[in-house]
Amino acid sequence: MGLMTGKKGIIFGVANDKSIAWGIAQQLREAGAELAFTYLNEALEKRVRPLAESLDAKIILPCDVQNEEEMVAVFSELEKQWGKIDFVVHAIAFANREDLKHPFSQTSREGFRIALDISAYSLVSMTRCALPVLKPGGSIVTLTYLGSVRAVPQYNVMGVAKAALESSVRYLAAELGESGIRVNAVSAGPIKTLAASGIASFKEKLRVAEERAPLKRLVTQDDVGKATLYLLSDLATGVTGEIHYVDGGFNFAAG
Ligand code: 0WD
Repeated sequence: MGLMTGKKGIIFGVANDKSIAWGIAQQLREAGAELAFTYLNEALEKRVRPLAESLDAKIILPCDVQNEEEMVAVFSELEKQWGKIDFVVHAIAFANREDLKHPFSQTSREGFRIALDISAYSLVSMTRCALPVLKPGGSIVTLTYLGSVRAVPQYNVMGVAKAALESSVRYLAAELGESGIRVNAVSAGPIKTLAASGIASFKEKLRVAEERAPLKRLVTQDDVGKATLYLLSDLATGVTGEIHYVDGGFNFAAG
């Protein structure tokens, strides 16, 4: 019996086999969970579908989180095929590349709106759509980064979006505690993924993290996957509203 045997849930945010969501999916499947996946668009479907099928997923659906109808359709399909579900993984973020290249004060109004909408509001709307199908004891996990609480060079509008995301985690956790639903975030150290390639000087972030983190190495998709597995499992039944750092200790180390 695995830690997640008998549990079913959905993962938003696999773009390819480098995605953090993919590391999470592998850990969950290994622990016995039954998984459903979404993909952003047709181009990504070609990558996501074979990955999802390799973990025996039968439910693989389109979902752009900016499109409320698609999100509603995802959860009604889950209910139709599965009844109730146990967990949701939100591993989605987006900001326009130009807004990440310019100084923060030059962020456009539209760029600010898009970053906050896709990277933070989507957790709120996803939770709202998931609620009717989430079992009591259900668990939601999102992914965040240290740029929410520190002015990390070049992270700019994404840092503001992550601050809104982390605050949303606390408000959702406070609201849903009585229903027995837990909401947490994993704050991951830098990992080379498609989304990370949009951050200027990302290589420098990797170098600094490796040098200064107490563990003296970069974290991997597997490290993040294991921490997410814990938060989604019954090992974490007393944990909610938490920002759980998986960054080798970088967040507290001086230097
Ligand atoms: O260093 C890193 N890579 C870190 C990432 C450190 C700490 C946190 N994170 C976070 C990210 O901010 C994000 O919230 O982890 C989460 C997953 O990001 P990732 O694994 O680094 O990146 P990636 O593999 O690109 O997955 C993010 C995906 C998108 O990828 P692309 O590259 O196509 O933008 O989010 C999805 C998409 O698949 N996505 C959307 N999904 C639905 N609707 C949307 C959207 N509108 N926009 C992006």
